[in-house]
Amino acid sequence: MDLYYSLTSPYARIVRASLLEKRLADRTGYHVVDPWSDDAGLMQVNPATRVPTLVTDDGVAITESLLIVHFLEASWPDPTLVPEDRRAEILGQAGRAVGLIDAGVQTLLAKRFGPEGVDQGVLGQRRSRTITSTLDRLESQPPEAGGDLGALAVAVALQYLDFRFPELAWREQRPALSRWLERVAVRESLSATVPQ
Ligand SMILES: N[C@@H](CCC(=O)N[C@@H](CS)C(=O)NCC(=O)O)C(=O)O
Repeated sequence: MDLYYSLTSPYARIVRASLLEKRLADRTGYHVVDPWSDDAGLMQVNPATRVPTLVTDDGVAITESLLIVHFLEASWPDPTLVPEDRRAEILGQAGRAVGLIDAGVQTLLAKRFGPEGVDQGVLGQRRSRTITSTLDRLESQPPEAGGDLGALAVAVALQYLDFRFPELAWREQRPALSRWLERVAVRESLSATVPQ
């Protein structure tokens, strides 16, 4: 199979970390692309020109990070990223993490492409509130330190905030989450995929 990704996309990073945790990295061809420059190879496999896009061995293109992880889990169940006894909790964490990533990415896009001041409007304020309230929720209920999908996605979301919004200084009010991230960030799947 082949993965189209960018070095900075947090969505693609969830898939890259999952491939590493599931020991599938060696059977994957990696294609670094810039989705914003209308890369011809990416456009051919994904009409939305977005990363991540996974092309299966049968030539089927799958998009959407969590759907790609679903495909990996269903095709190669071991080692699992979603142990059955913690399924709901892990999927809940992964969903919250993607909500955090969405809010960060939309904030960045509004700054980059929106009219000046758009991030101060109603949508901008809702995105900002999402970031704060999700961080607070994670501070009170951090994921277990492990290589499951929830923990990976939360770590990716937090490090995306560090990468794009260092001025947010989220750690100052959230010592438990900060300590949790320190513990989990040493996993190879995360240290090998840090955004650059
Ligand atoms: N919901 C999608 C989001 C994917 C996404 O927005 N990727 C960004 C990169 S971070 C992208 O390719 N953007 C290019 C575009 O929207 O044209 C997922 O979970 O994979």
